[in-house]
Amino acid sequence: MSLFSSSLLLCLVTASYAETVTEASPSTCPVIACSSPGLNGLPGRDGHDGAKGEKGEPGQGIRGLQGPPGKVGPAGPPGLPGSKGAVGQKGDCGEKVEYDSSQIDSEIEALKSEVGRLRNWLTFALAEHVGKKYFISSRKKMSFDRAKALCSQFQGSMATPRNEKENKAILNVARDDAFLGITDMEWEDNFVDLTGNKVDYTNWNGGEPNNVGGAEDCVVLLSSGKWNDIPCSDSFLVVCEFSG
Ligand code: FUC
Ligand code: CA
Repeated sequence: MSLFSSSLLLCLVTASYAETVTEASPSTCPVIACSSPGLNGLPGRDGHDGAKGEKGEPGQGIRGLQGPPGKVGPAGPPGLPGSKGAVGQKGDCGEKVEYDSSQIDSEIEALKSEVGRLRNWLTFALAEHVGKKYFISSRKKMSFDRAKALCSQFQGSMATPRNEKENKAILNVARDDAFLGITDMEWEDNFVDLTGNKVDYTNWNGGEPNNVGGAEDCVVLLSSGKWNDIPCSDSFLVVCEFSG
């Protein structure tokens, strides 16, 4: 191959390479005089970072010191009951107590008589009784609910006359308007005692019960001995009854 034809071949190769690399820049090779190949260009810019590699093996350096203990955690649930302990030793013999039944009987009699005398004093000073039913007043005025609670507190109940004699006994104790243990809270005009039983004996004042304002569900014994229905929230004397 002659020098001309080898230069032409180099020129053609260079031109086709230039067209492949940079399509925008036209090949100039055919026009420019072909000469010896140019110097290598500068290295291209760094490419993008590659994909993240796999985690490496643990290092071989010396392990750090152990840290201080952490905070105490919350208390756990209670454990199961422990097993039953061994049976204890037999205790010492107790002291023998001699019961003299006749002595106990006489002590009981003495106590009964003492209780009887106290009841008489109490009745003489404060109470009235009809048969085995005793009526006594705290001399305080309060609402029906509080009066009921007060009588219960002393194992009694609110005074509830079953006849004229009992009505008079309550009047003698009260000497002023006093609540009776009778209401028509459940059904209007159906007056019952505190156990819910309809009362047979009544002693209403003329024109009573009249349920003034639609709010009179409790009953007071007036100083005349007659009855009037009144609001349970009003305050009147408390009279309790006790069975002797
Ligand atoms: C009568 C009674 C009422 C109330 C009023 C002042 O009307 O029936 O309950 O006591 O008097
Ligand atoms: Ca009334």
